[in-house]
Amino acid sequence: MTNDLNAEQPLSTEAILAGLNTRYVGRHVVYWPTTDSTNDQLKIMAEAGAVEGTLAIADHQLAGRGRIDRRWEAPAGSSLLMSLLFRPSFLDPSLAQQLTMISSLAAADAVQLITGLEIGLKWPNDLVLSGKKLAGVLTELGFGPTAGSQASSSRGDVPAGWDQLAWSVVGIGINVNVDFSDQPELEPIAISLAMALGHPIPRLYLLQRFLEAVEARYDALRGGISPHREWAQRLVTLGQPVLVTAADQVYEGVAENVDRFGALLLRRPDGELMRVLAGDVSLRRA
Ligand code: BT5
Repeated sequence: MTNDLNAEQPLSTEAILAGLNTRYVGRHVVYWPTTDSTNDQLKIMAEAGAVEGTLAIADHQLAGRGRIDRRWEAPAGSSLLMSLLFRPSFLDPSLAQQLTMISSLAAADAVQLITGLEIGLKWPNDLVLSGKKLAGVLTELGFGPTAGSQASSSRGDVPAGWDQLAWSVVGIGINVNVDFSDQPELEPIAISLAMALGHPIPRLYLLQRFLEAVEARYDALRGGISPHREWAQRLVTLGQPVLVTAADQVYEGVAENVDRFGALLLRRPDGELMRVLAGDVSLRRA
């Protein structure tokens, strides 16, 4: 596969809006040919009052981020690199992982619709295809005062009384037309749609169907429907023996379920059910 795949037409605001069937998700678009990180840019815009549903999208990121300061790598023009702004004041912050869930389910819906490929999910934030990572989600939160409470500017990152979600920026990177064969570090663990199918996929259509699916799922979330059961059902590790790395410890067990907070429920060898809120999971080899 050659890097001609990466030579797709750049995206544009006009092209994204033409044929987009949403009410508010992606109706306000900020597009850059190159930026540092769409999450970083959209967080600044969120603090400055950007509207819910704002889409920040780039053809190239110079400082694309994963969790815990890991990097997200994508050649220019090869991928979908974007962030969406939500203002989920209806959602308790402890349930914020549900925003990651609806976004990854929406991405899986859109990929399946456009390509017919069966997409799996991996706790806590990956889309997987043929055992490799197809996409990753990075959800970041901003807090504001609870209605009626006295805003205070006291200690720490979150002032006392600021316990309501003011915004959430959900970043997602989808490997659409990336060729990983010349990237030795990622080649063993990463896959793109073009690599799986043997031909490039138009990013624009995939993006529009993704935005439509996100809106439907966010509306349902606002209506009180938790996505966690559907999300858990699609986990490739469900019912499998796994190793979970959390806070520099490795835990062994069977990935039994996910609760509505997004915690992985791990059945330990001693029979105890352990809740893991953050970490990484891998299949345990026999
Ligand atoms: C994630 O982190 O998977 C979240 C990735 C979110 C990226 C989007 S792009 C738009 C928005 N703006 C940003 O700055 N970020 C978001 P994590 O689970 O920590 O996985 C990161 C790890 O995935 C890295 O340490 C690499 O091992 C691997 N990786 C890096 N680039 C990859 C790629 N293109 N495909 C698959 N794996 C990759």
